[in-house]
Amino acid sequence: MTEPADTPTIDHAFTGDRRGPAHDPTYAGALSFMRRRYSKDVSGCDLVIWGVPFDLAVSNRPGTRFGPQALRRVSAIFDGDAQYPSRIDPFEHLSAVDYGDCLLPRSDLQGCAKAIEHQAAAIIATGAHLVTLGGDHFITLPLLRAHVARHGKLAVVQFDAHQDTWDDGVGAISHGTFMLEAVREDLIDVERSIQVGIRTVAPRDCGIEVLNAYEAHELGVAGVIERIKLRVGSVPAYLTFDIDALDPAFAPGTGTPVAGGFTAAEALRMVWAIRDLDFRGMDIVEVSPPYDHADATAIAGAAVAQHYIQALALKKAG
Ligand SMILES: [Mn+2]
Repeated sequence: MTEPADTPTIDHAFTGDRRGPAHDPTYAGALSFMRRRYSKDVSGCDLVIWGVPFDLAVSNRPGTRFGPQALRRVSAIFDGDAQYPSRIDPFEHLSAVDYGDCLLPRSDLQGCAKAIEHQAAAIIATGAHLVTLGGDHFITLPLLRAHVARHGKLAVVQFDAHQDTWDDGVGAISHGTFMLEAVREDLIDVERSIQVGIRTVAPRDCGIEVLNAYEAHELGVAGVIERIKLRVGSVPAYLTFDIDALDPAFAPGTGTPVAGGFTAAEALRMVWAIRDLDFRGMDIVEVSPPYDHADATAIAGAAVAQHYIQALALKKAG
């Protein structure tokens, strides 16, 4: 049976359009990221959101394979009406779908990397902007490979407690080495890249600017924003947001928490303030729901993506 034509429809994830608001009650209806319609057909899309439920590269606590599910669930409250802080419905301007999740050959780690890269490449080959819900931070390496193949070398803005430039040997599948691997593969414009919120010590910086957490707290949000903009300038860039950039008080649900990080408010203000940089893609990684409390971590992570999506909509709107 079908609903009568004048019955308001919920379950936007499979009934809705690629544009416009959804009207599902926050607590009900089929879940997708911000209630976008699921589709494997991305032709004509401005924005594709997908999940990479991968956590086989962690050095400590696993669980980020459940990240995409949690991020989708808590994003139900961002259902396509006017959003804060842009005050616009991003989906009035962006044709968007939720592509579902990346199919991963779990028993083959190198195969997982290839699957992420190839599926990402296929999506962005259509001209769509890709927002990825992780997954541990290793996934950024194959994501960068796909984005750089299309856009050329990219500046990276990385919010993180960790530099992820440890060395486990060339080709390592690790969430703590992916930035070193990306530098080795010449994917990154290191002179224009910056890591923000760092509060661990890695043996090398690879020429990337490091804005550690204590410096960042001294500078304040406005000072951090200025440093990021100054470093990146107008070159094409990629945003990778490790939720452990936040203090464990605001993001307990993560695999490698470190005390002394940003509040959710500080981080969101930073992401919002750098919205005019020339970002070509982004990911939100390391949300690990088994360690979360009251969805705090997932809510912060979903808000980071929601802010980024609003920025894309403002650019599209002109
Ligand atoms: Mn990290």
